[in-house]
Amino acid sequence: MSKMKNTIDPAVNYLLPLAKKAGIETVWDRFAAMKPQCGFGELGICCRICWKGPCRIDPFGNGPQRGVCGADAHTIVARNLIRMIAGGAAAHSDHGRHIALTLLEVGEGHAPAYRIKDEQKLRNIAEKLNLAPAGKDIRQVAKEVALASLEDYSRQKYSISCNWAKETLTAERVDKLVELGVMPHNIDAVIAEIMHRTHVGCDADAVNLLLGVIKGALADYTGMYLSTELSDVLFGTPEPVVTAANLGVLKKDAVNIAVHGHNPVLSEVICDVALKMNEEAKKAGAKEGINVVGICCTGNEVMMRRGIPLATNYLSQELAIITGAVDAMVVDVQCIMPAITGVAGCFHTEVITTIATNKIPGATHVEFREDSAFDSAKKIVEVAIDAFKRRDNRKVNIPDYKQTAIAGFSAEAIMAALSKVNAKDPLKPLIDNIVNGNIQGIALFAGCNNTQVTQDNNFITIAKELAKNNVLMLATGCGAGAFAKNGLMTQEATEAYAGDSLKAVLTAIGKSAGLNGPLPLVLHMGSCVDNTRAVKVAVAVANKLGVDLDKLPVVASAPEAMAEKAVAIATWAVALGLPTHIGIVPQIMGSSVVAKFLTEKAKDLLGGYFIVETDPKKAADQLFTAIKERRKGLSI
Ligand code: BF8
Repeated sequence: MSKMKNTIDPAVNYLLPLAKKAGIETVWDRFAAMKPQCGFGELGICCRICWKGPCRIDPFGNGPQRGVCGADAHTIVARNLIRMIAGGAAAHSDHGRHIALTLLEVGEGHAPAYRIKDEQKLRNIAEKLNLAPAGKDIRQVAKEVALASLEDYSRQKYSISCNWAKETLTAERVDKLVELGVMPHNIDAVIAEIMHRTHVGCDADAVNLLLGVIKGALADYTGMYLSTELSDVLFGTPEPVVTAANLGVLKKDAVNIAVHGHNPVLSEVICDVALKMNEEAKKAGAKEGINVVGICCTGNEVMMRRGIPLATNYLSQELAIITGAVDAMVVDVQCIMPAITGVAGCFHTEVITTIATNKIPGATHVEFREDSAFDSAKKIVEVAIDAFKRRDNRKVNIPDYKQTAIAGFSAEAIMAALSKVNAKDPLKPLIDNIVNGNIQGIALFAGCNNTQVTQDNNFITIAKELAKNNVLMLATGCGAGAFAKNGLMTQEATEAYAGDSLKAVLTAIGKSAGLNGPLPLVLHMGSCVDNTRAVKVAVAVANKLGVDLDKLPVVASAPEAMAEKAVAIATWAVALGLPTHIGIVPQIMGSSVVAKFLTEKAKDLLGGYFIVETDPKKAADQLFTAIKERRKGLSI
């Protein structure tokens, strides 16, 4: 049997042999050393919730079928899953809380490093949240929007749904979710409820837990939605921007600062300060000044809004350091491998942690605070310039690989492009082309990289297949990173891979929007937290057609999913009615009840359901089949 390739990323393939030669361990080495991985864990039938355990269920039926407390495989699998959802929802919504609190500070005049960059969007949000913004001072509107958002973390009445959930979905979907008892009233309370109901001796009913899984995922949706929208208010709503991706964006003659993690509250200020400190970098010998690059979702955030190039996505974060050219890797929260400080120890690179609750042994900690954001950012940039002075140029190996990438397709940017085709009715050209079959459907790619599969390969393979079948594609998170690094966010990719009718539509819209050619093959919609941008477009289409989301020819795919956040996103996509593909075998297969619920019963309850398929070509077929089924349902 041939060994699975680690990656299709040429920059990573260039660097891995160098890492091996230098004796530097990477994620792929640790993955190989971890094999064979625990079969009980893979099936989700290991329980570590109390100290009578750990308990594990024998999947072959010969050994124990219940844990010491009596929990069976279904209870254990459902409990493990719902705790993953709680982890994902906590991560996204804590990020959202941070943004909402920053907006509140701006409204109250306490955060000089920030301002309201998109006033119109703020007013639109205030309208949506029924806050009657007309005639009010913009700072007052900011305060009211922030408080209405924070209410989604504090409301105690179970009967009132979260503002950001009920105001952003179709009315029919809201009714369905309320009827099922899965609409969140308070994000934090739902997360606490999950931790409570999974404490030893609580909820043992797998189906009841699965309804809790849906509710937890919708709490995740709520936190994500407000996070994206309020980030746009503070940092600007993305518009198409041409930039570049892959490790070739690092510069030999610059102080390279890689911003990594998720929260733009930090990275935005670092970008501002870096611009101001260019001269200091030059004085230190960096002819090209400061070069800020992005990694993971922070990378997507600054790429979308500022055209900052993306160095790499999740699985290859260590490789950025192995180029020997990264002077500082500045991290905030989520998806930061603790291994990076070990790799950095082989070079001059400073890993700088910035958040009190996210520290890594071996890193330098520079506490970041919104009220003194400029000072913290300045200190961070100074540390980077200092590190540059210690850089050993003999160790520098920047792979000569980078691709052009067009990013910045927020829902508003897509509407703006469509309005160039039809100013009065921007959705009409999109809907007409879906109805006449020029666009067969829409696929949203989300989620991570995962060592279980060849890095980026599932994304690229599925996208090329769907492109042939004239499916319009959107991407976020490390999926967007995969497409950007591999050249699928270009006009050339549209020419090369899109089916004829899709190509014609993308060309017509692109030309009307002044792009002098087609839109890129895959539209970059932002970071992982920005998946709700796609929901915004889908809800607008559904409302215009007068149908619910589960009738639309829209599918989702997380072909290399890894994180708890990805599990939560995929689950809310199902809750919203979308057929949702996962390209990794999820850790739930030890329970037929859980597996059947998520892949079959969910369809009856919600319209959406999970498709589990590890072969990317077969996955593309199944996604296209789901699209065709939806088209048939609409008689188009
Ligand atoms: O939030 S896609 S590996 S970086 S979890 Fe993480 Fe997955 Fe990347 Fe962004 Ni999302």
